Amino acid sequence: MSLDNESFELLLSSVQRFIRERLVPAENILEETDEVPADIVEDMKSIGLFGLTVPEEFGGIGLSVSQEVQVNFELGRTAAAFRSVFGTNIGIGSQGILMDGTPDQKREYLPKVASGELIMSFALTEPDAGSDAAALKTRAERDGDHYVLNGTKRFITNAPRAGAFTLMARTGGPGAAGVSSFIVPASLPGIKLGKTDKKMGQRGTKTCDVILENVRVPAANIIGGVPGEGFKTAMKVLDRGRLNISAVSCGMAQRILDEATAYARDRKQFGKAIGEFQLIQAMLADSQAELLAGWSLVQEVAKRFDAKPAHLSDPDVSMRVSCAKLFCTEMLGRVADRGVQVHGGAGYINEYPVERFYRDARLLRLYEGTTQIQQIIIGRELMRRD
Ligand code: COS
Repeated sequence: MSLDNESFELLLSSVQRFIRERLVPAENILEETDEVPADIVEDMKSIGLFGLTVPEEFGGIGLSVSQEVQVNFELGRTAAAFRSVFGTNIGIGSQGILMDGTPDQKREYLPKVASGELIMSFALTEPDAGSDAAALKTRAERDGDHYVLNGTKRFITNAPRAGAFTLMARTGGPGAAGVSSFIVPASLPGIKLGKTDKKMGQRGTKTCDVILENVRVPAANIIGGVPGEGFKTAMKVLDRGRLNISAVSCGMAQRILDEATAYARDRKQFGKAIGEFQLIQAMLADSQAELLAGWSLVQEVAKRFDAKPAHLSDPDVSMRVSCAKLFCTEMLGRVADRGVQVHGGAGYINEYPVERFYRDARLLRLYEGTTQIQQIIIGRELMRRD
Protein backbone atom coordinates (compact mmCIF):
# COMPACT_ATOMS: atom_id res chain seq x y z
CA MET A 1 0.00 0.00 0.00
CA SER A 2 1.40 3.41 -0.96
CA LEU A 3 0.55 6.60 -2.80
CA ASP A 4 2.25 7.15 -6.19
CA ASN A 5 5.31 9.39 -5.96
CA GLU A 6 3.87 12.39 -7.76
CA SER A 7 0.71 12.51 -5.64
CA PHE A 8 2.78 12.00 -2.52
CA GLU A 9 5.08 14.94 -3.35
CA LEU A 10 2.00 17.13 -3.84
CA LEU A 11 0.54 15.98 -0.53
CA LEU A 12 3.82 16.54 1.29
CA SER A 13 4.19 20.06 -0.05
CA SER A 14 0.60 20.92 0.90
CA VAL A 15 1.24 19.57 4.42
CA GLN A 16 4.45 21.64 4.63
CA ARG A 17 2.57 24.75 3.55
CA PHE A 18 -0.26 24.06 6.03
CA ILE A 19 2.27 23.69 8.86
CA ARG A 20 4.15 26.84 7.90
CA GLU A 21 1.16 29.06 7.21
CA ARG A 22 -1.53 27.75 9.58
CA LEU A 23 -0.02 25.72 12.42
CA VAL A 24 3.23 27.51 13.32
CA PRO A 25 1.46 30.92 13.57
CA ALA A 26 -1.19 29.33 15.86
CA GLU A 27 1.32 27.83 18.32
CA ASN A 28 0.97 30.67 20.82
CA ILE A 29 -2.84 30.51 20.77
CA LEU A 30 -2.61 26.79 21.41
CA GLU A 31 -0.26 27.34 24.33
CA GLU A 32 -2.47 30.04 25.85
CA THR A 33 -5.85 28.38 25.38
CA ASP A 34 -4.88 24.70 25.70
CA GLU A 35 -7.20 24.08 22.71
CA VAL A 36 -6.66 23.39 19.03
CA PRO A 37 -8.82 26.02 17.24
CA ALA A 38 -11.90 24.45 15.62
CA ASP A 39 -11.22 26.02 12.20
CA ILE A 40 -7.80 24.35 12.15
CA VAL A 41 -9.41 20.96 12.87
CA GLU A 42 -11.77 21.52 9.93
CA ASP A 43 -8.83 22.38 7.67
CA MET A 44 -7.06 19.21 8.81
CA LYS A 45 -10.08 17.20 7.70
CA SER A 46 -10.27 18.94 4.35
CA ILE A 47 -6.63 18.27 3.43
CA GLY A 48 -7.08 14.60 4.33
CA LEU A 49 -4.92 14.42 7.45
CA PHE A 50 -7.39 12.11 9.24
CA GLY A 51 -7.17 9.53 6.47
CA LEU A 52 -3.46 9.44 5.71
CA THR A 53 -2.95 5.77 6.55
CA VAL A 54 -6.41 4.37 5.83
CA PRO A 55 -6.37 2.47 2.50
CA GLU A 56 -8.02 4.15 -0.47
CA GLU A 57 -10.74 1.48 -0.63
CA PHE A 58 -11.98 2.78 2.74
CA GLY A 59 -11.80 6.45 1.77
CA GLY A 60 -8.29 7.27 2.96
CA ILE A 61 -5.05 8.18 1.22
CA GLY A 62 -3.23 4.92 1.97
CA LEU A 63 0.32 6.07 2.70
CA SER A 64 3.07 3.51 3.09
CA VAL A 65 5.09 3.59 6.31
CA SER A 66 8.00 5.18 4.40
CA GLN A 67 5.66 7.98 3.32
CA GLU A 68 3.97 8.27 6.71
CA VAL A 69 7.27 8.89 8.50
CA GLN A 70 8.02 11.77 6.11
CA VAL A 71 4.69 13.41 6.94
CA ASN A 72 5.37 12.87 10.63
CA PHE A 73 8.80 14.46 10.31
CA GLU A 74 7.06 17.58 8.95
CA LEU A 75 4.46 17.52 11.72
CA GLY A 76 7.26 17.36 14.28
CA ARG A 77 8.23 20.88 13.22
CA THR A 78 5.25 22.36 15.04
CA ALA A 79 3.52 21.93 18.40
CA ALA A 80 2.82 18.27 19.13
CA ALA A 81 -0.80 18.95 20.03
CA PHE A 82 -1.74 19.62 16.41
CA ARG A 83 -0.72 16.13 15.36
CA SER A 84 -2.46 14.63 18.35
CA VAL A 85 -5.87 15.71 17.03
CA PHE A 86 -5.68 13.25 14.14
CA GLY A 87 -2.60 11.25 15.16
CA THR A 88 -4.55 8.60 17.03
CA ASN A 89 -6.91 8.25 14.05
CA ILE A 90 -4.20 7.49 11.55
CA GLY A 91 -2.08 5.73 14.15
CA ILE A 92 -2.65 3.70 17.28
CA GLY A 93 -6.41 4.34 17.48
CA SER A 94 -7.31 2.72 14.17
CA GLN A 95 -4.32 0.57 13.18
CA GLY A 96 -5.62 -2.40 15.19
CA ILE A 97 -8.72 -2.54 12.98
CA LEU A 98 -6.61 -2.08 9.87
CA MET A 99 -4.13 -4.81 10.80
CA ASP A 100 -6.34 -7.42 12.44
CA GLY A 101 -9.97 -6.34 11.97
CA THR A 102 -12.59 -8.48 10.22
CA PRO A 103 -13.82 -7.26 6.80
CA ASP A 104 -17.05 -6.06 8.47
CA GLN A 105 -15.14 -4.10 11.12
CA LYS A 106 -12.99 -2.44 8.47
CA ARG A 107 -16.03 -1.52 6.38
CA GLU A 108 -17.92 -0.13 9.36
CA TYR A 109 -15.22 1.96 11.02
CA LEU A 110 -12.42 2.88 8.63
CA PRO A 111 -14.39 5.20 6.29
CA LYS A 112 -15.57 7.25 9.30
CA VAL A 113 -12.02 7.33 10.67
CA ALA A 114 -10.67 8.51 7.31
CA SER A 115 -13.16 11.37 7.00
CA GLY A 116 -12.56 12.54 10.57
CA GLU A 117 -16.22 11.88 11.45
CA LEU A 118 -15.03 9.33 14.02
CA ILE A 119 -12.09 10.00 16.34
CA MET A 120 -10.53 6.81 17.64
CA SER A 121 -8.28 6.48 20.61
CA PHE A 122 -6.05 3.66 21.94
CA ALA A 123 -6.72 2.44 25.48
CA LEU A 124 -4.10 0.04 26.83
CA THR A 125 -2.49 1.70 29.88
CA GLU A 126 -4.06 1.33 33.33
CA PRO A 127 -3.23 2.63 36.82
CA ASP A 128 -1.34 -0.61 37.58
CA ALA A 129 -0.32 -1.62 34.05
CA GLY A 130 1.99 0.83 32.27
CA SER A 131 5.26 -0.71 31.08
CA ASP A 132 3.92 -4.12 32.12
CA ALA A 133 1.04 -3.89 29.67
CA ALA A 134 0.26 -7.64 29.82
CA ALA A 135 -0.71 -7.21 33.49
CA LEU A 136 -3.79 -5.16 32.61
CA LYS A 137 -6.79 -5.77 34.88
CA THR A 138 -9.80 -4.45 32.97
CA ARG A 139 -12.16 -7.45 32.89
CA ALA A 140 -14.37 -8.48 30.00
CA GLU A 141 -16.86 -11.16 31.13
CA ARG A 142 -18.86 -12.97 28.49
CA ASP A 143 -22.64 -12.61 28.82
CA GLY A 144 -24.52 -14.12 25.86
CA ASP A 145 -23.51 -12.30 22.70
CA HIS A 146 -21.93 -9.45 24.68
CA TYR A 147 -18.97 -8.86 26.98
CA VAL A 148 -19.36 -6.81 30.15
CA LEU A 149 -16.34 -4.55 30.72
CA ASN A 150 -15.15 -3.17 34.06
CA GLY A 151 -11.93 -1.30 34.77
CA THR A 152 -10.01 1.95 34.38
CA LYS A 153 -7.75 3.06 31.55
CA ARG A 154 -5.22 5.83 32.25
CA PHE A 155 -3.55 8.71 30.33
CA ILE A 156 -5.68 7.98 27.27
CA THR A 157 -4.74 10.44 24.52
CA ASN A 158 -7.71 12.00 22.76
CA ALA A 159 -10.25 10.31 25.07
CA PRO A 160 -12.24 13.54 25.49
CA ARG A 161 -12.56 13.78 21.69
CA ALA A 162 -13.00 10.06 20.98
CA GLY A 163 -16.06 8.50 19.38
CA ALA A 164 -14.64 5.00 19.90
CA PHE A 165 -11.74 3.27 21.60
CA THR A 166 -9.48 0.41 20.60
CA LEU A 167 -9.45 -0.98 24.10
CA MET A 168 -7.60 -3.95 25.58
CA ALA A 169 -9.37 -6.00 28.25
CA ARG A 170 -8.95 -9.40 29.85
CA THR A 171 -11.27 -12.08 28.47
CA GLY A 172 -9.13 -14.99 29.68
CA GLY A 173 -6.50 -15.92 32.28
CA PRO A 174 -3.40 -13.98 33.36
CA GLY A 175 -0.71 -12.66 31.01
CA ALA A 176 -0.71 -11.65 27.38
CA ALA A 177 -2.70 -14.66 26.16
CA GLY A 178 -5.76 -13.57 28.18
CA VAL A 179 -6.04 -10.14 26.53
CA SER A 180 -8.48 -9.18 23.76
CA SER A 181 -8.77 -5.92 21.80
CA PHE A 182 -12.27 -4.44 21.57
CA ILE A 183 -13.78 -1.65 19.54
CA VAL A 184 -15.70 0.26 22.22
CA PRO A 185 -17.99 3.11 21.12
CA ALA A 186 -17.59 6.02 23.55
CA SER A 187 -21.38 6.48 23.68
CA LEU A 188 -22.05 3.13 25.42
CA PRO A 189 -23.72 3.38 28.84
CA GLY A 190 -21.26 2.95 31.72
CA ILE A 191 -18.33 4.84 30.19
CA LYS A 192 -17.14 7.84 32.16
CA LEU A 193 -14.17 10.12 31.56
CA GLY A 194 -11.92 11.38 34.35
CA LYS A 195 -10.81 15.00 34.52
CA THR A 196 -8.35 16.11 31.86
CA ASP A 197 -4.75 15.54 33.00
CA LYS A 198 -2.59 18.60 33.66
CA LYS A 199 0.68 17.87 31.90
CA MET A 200 4.20 19.32 31.86
CA GLY A 201 3.90 20.22 28.19
CA GLN A 202 2.07 19.38 24.97
CA ARG A 203 -0.68 21.83 25.81
CA GLY A 204 -3.74 21.26 23.64
CA THR A 205 -3.27 17.48 23.77
CA LYS A 206 -6.10 15.94 25.75
CA THR A 207 -5.56 12.92 27.99
CA CYS A 208 -7.68 11.50 30.79
CA ASP A 209 -8.88 8.32 32.49
CA VAL A 210 -11.56 6.21 30.83
CA ILE A 211 -13.64 4.45 33.48
CA LEU A 212 -15.74 1.43 32.47
CA GLU A 213 -18.60 0.29 34.72
CA ASN A 214 -20.58 -2.68 33.41
CA VAL A 215 -20.19 -1.56 29.82
CA ARG A 216 -21.91 -4.03 27.49
CA VAL A 217 -19.91 -4.43 24.30
CA PRO A 218 -21.07 -6.79 21.51
CA ALA A 219 -18.82 -9.86 21.16
CA ALA A 220 -18.68 -8.95 17.46
CA ASN A 221 -16.55 -5.94 18.48
CA ILE A 222 -13.51 -8.07 19.36
CA ILE A 223 -10.93 -7.04 16.77
CA GLY A 224 -10.53 -9.95 14.38
CA GLY A 225 -13.38 -11.78 16.11
CA VAL A 226 -11.06 -14.09 18.09
CA PRO A 227 -10.49 -13.58 21.84
CA GLY A 228 -6.95 -13.80 23.23
CA GLU A 229 -5.23 -12.11 20.28
CA GLY A 230 -5.52 -8.57 21.63
CA PHE A 231 -2.07 -8.21 23.17
CA LYS A 232 -0.41 -9.09 19.89
CA THR A 233 -2.63 -6.60 18.08
CA ALA A 234 -1.57 -3.94 20.60
CA MET A 235 2.12 -4.73 20.13
CA LYS A 236 1.86 -4.64 16.33
CA VAL A 237 0.07 -1.31 16.52
CA LEU A 238 2.76 0.03 18.85
CA ASP A 239 5.53 -1.11 16.49
CA ARG A 240 4.21 1.21 13.81
CA GLY A 241 3.39 3.91 16.37
CA ARG A 242 6.91 3.87 17.79
CA LEU A 243 8.46 4.37 14.38
CA ASN A 244 6.22 7.36 13.86
CA ILE A 245 7.19 8.80 17.25
CA SER A 246 10.79 8.43 16.08
CA ALA A 247 10.00 10.44 12.93
CA VAL A 248 8.22 13.13 14.96
CA SER A 249 11.30 13.30 17.22
CA CYS A 250 13.49 14.03 14.19
CA GLY A 251 11.12 16.74 12.96
CA MET A 252 11.03 18.35 16.41
CA ALA A 253 14.81 18.19 16.62
CA GLN A 254 14.96 19.91 13.22
CA ARG A 255 12.72 22.74 14.39
CA ILE A 256 14.73 23.22 17.58
CA LEU A 257 17.98 23.22 15.61
CA ASP A 258 16.53 25.77 13.16
CA GLU A 259 15.43 28.00 16.07
CA ALA A 260 18.82 27.70 17.76
CA THR A 261 20.73 28.42 14.54
CA ALA A 262 18.61 31.50 13.80
CA TYR A 263 19.12 32.74 17.34
CA ALA A 264 22.89 32.14 17.13
CA ARG A 265 23.01 34.27 13.95
CA ASP A 266 21.07 37.15 15.51
CA ARG A 267 22.28 37.31 19.08
CA LYS A 268 25.42 39.34 19.63
CA GLN A 269 27.78 39.05 22.59
CA PHE A 270 31.46 39.99 22.95
CA GLY A 271 31.02 42.12 19.82
CA LYS A 272 29.83 39.46 17.39
CA ALA A 273 27.08 36.96 16.65
CA ILE A 274 27.29 34.10 19.16
CA GLY A 275 27.13 31.65 16.21
CA GLU A 276 30.65 32.75 15.31
CA PHE A 277 31.95 31.19 18.51
CA GLN A 278 33.08 27.61 18.12
CA LEU A 279 31.57 26.51 21.44
CA ILE A 280 28.14 27.48 20.09
CA GLN A 281 28.89 25.86 16.73
CA ALA A 282 29.86 22.66 18.52
CA MET A 283 26.39 22.41 20.08
CA LEU A 284 24.72 23.03 16.74
CA ALA A 285 27.04 20.56 14.99
CA ASP A 286 26.39 17.77 17.51
CA SER A 287 22.66 18.29 17.11
CA GLN A 288 22.88 18.25 13.31
CA ALA A 289 24.95 15.06 13.25
CA GLU A 290 22.69 13.21 15.67
CA LEU A 291 19.57 14.38 13.87
CA LEU A 292 20.83 13.08 10.54
CA ALA A 293 21.77 9.76 12.11
CA GLY A 294 18.31 9.39 13.66
CA TRP A 295 16.46 10.35 10.51
CA SER A 296 18.51 7.95 8.37
CA LEU A 297 17.68 5.18 10.84
CA VAL A 298 13.95 5.95 10.71
CA GLN A 299 13.88 5.84 6.92
CA GLU A 300 15.83 2.60 6.82
CA VAL A 301 13.52 0.90 9.32
CA ALA A 302 10.46 2.25 7.48
CA LYS A 303 11.61 0.48 4.31
CA ARG A 304 11.88 -2.79 6.20
CA PHE A 305 8.45 -2.18 7.71
CA ASP A 306 6.98 -1.75 4.23
CA ALA A 307 8.71 -4.88 2.96
CA LYS A 308 6.81 -7.19 5.35
CA PRO A 309 3.08 -7.99 5.19
CA ALA A 310 1.30 -5.18 7.12
CA HIS A 311 -0.69 -7.51 9.40
CA LEU A 312 2.31 -9.66 10.40
CA SER A 313 5.04 -8.80 12.83
CA ASP A 314 8.70 -9.60 12.39
CA PRO A 315 10.87 -9.66 15.53
CA ASP A 316 13.82 -8.23 13.62
CA VAL A 317 11.74 -5.25 12.41
CA SER A 318 10.28 -4.77 15.92
CA MET A 319 13.81 -4.72 17.33
CA ARG A 320 14.88 -2.11 14.77
CA VAL A 321 11.78 -0.01 15.53
CA SER A 322 12.79 -0.04 19.19
CA CYS A 323 16.33 1.06 18.20
CA ALA A 324 14.78 3.98 16.31
CA LYS A 325 12.48 4.96 19.20
CA LEU A 326 15.30 4.67 21.71
CA PHE A 327 17.82 6.64 19.64
CA CYS A 328 15.57 9.33 18.19
CA THR A 329 13.70 10.25 21.37
CA GLU A 330 16.89 10.37 23.43
CA MET A 331 18.55 12.35 20.63
CA LEU A 332 15.64 14.79 20.74
CA GLY A 333 16.16 15.21 24.48
CA ARG A 334 19.79 16.20 23.90
CA VAL A 335 18.94 18.49 20.97
CA ALA A 336 16.22 20.22 23.02
CA ASP A 337 18.62 20.70 25.91
CA ARG A 338 21.27 22.22 23.62
CA GLY A 339 18.60 24.37 21.96
CA VAL A 340 17.84 25.97 25.32
CA GLN A 341 21.57 26.27 26.08
CA VAL A 342 22.29 28.14 22.83
CA HIS A 343 19.50 30.59 23.74
CA GLY A 344 21.00 31.19 27.20
CA GLY A 345 18.55 32.77 29.66
CA ALA A 346 16.13 33.51 26.80
CA GLY A 347 15.66 29.76 26.35
CA TYR A 348 13.96 29.61 29.73
CA ILE A 349 11.39 32.25 28.79
CA ASN A 350 8.22 31.06 27.15
CA GLU A 351 8.24 33.71 24.44
CA TYR A 352 10.82 31.55 22.69
CA PRO A 353 9.62 28.34 21.02
CA VAL A 354 12.55 26.31 22.42
CA GLU A 355 11.13 26.65 25.94
CA ARG A 356 7.91 24.98 24.80
CA PHE A 357 9.64 22.35 22.66
CA TYR A 358 11.86 21.44 25.60
CA ARG A 359 8.78 20.57 27.66
CA ASP A 360 6.90 18.95 24.74
CA ALA A 361 9.91 16.78 23.89
CA ARG A 362 10.10 15.19 27.32
CA LEU A 363 7.04 13.03 26.71
CA LEU A 364 8.46 11.29 23.66
CA ARG A 365 10.87 9.27 25.81
CA LEU A 366 7.92 8.05 27.84
CA TYR A 367 4.87 7.28 25.75
CA GLU A 368 4.42 4.29 23.45
CA GLY A 369 7.04 2.52 25.57
CA THR A 370 9.76 4.19 27.64
CA THR A 371 13.41 4.16 26.62
CA GLN A 372 13.92 1.34 29.11
CA ILE A 373 11.17 -0.77 27.48
CA GLN A 374 12.87 -0.24 24.09
CA GLN A 375 16.15 -1.41 25.63
CA ILE A 376 14.41 -4.52 26.95
CA ILE A 377 12.87 -5.33 23.56
CA ILE A 378 16.26 -4.90 21.82
CA GLY A 379 18.17 -6.82 24.49
CA ARG A 380 15.72 -9.72 24.56
CA GLU A 381 15.77 -10.06 20.78
CA LEU A 382 19.58 -10.13 20.76
CA MET A 383 19.65 -12.81 23.46
CA ARG A 384 17.07 -14.88 21.57
CA ARG A 385 19.30 -15.15 18.49
CA ASP A 386 21.90 -17.87 18.02
N1 COS B 1 4.33 -7.96 17.51
C1 COS B 1 3.54 -9.06 17.62
N2 COS B 1 3.51 -9.85 18.71
C2 COS B 1 4.30 -9.50 19.75
C3 COS B 1 5.14 -8.37 19.71
C4 COS B 1 5.15 -7.59 18.55
N3 COS B 1 5.93 -6.50 18.43
N4 COS B 1 5.79 -8.28 20.88
C5 COS B 1 5.38 -9.33 21.63
N5 COS B 1 4.48 -10.06 20.93
C6 COS B 1 3.81 -11.29 21.35
C7 COS B 1 4.85 -12.31 21.78
O1 COS B 1 5.32 -13.05 20.68
C8 COS B 1 4.08 -13.17 22.75
O2 COS B 1 3.29 -14.09 22.06
P1 COS B 1 3.48 -15.69 22.30
O3 COS B 1 3.24 -15.89 23.76
O4 COS B 1 2.44 -16.30 21.43
O5 COS B 1 4.87 -15.97 21.90
C9 COS B 1 3.13 -12.17 23.41
O6 COS B 1 3.02 -11.06 22.51
C10 COS B 1 3.64 -11.67 24.74
O7 COS B 1 4.89 -11.06 24.53
P2 COS B 1 6.01 -10.99 25.64
O8 COS B 1 6.18 -12.33 26.26
O9 COS B 1 7.20 -10.34 25.04
O10 COS B 1 5.31 -10.01 26.71
P3 COS B 1 5.90 -9.34 28.01
O11 COS B 1 4.80 -9.15 28.94
O12 COS B 1 7.13 -10.06 28.48
O13 COS B 1 6.48 -7.88 27.58
C11 COS B 1 6.66 -5.74 26.56
C12 COS B 1 6.21 -7.20 26.50
C13 COS B 1 7.42 -5.33 27.82
C14 COS B 1 7.53 -5.53 25.36
C15 COS B 1 5.33 -4.96 26.45
O14 COS B 1 4.57 -5.13 27.61
C16 COS B 1 5.51 -3.51 26.17
O15 COS B 1 5.73 -3.09 25.03
N6 COS B 1 5.32 -2.65 27.22
C17 COS B 1 5.27 -1.23 27.04
C18 COS B 1 3.85 -0.85 26.81
C19 COS B 1 3.71 0.45 26.12
O16 COS B 1 4.39 0.76 25.15
N7 COS B 1 2.78 1.24 26.61
C20 COS B 1 2.48 2.46 26.01
C21 COS B 1 1.01 2.52 25.87
S1 COS B 1 0.46 3.41 24.52
S2 COS B 1 0.96 5.26 24.84
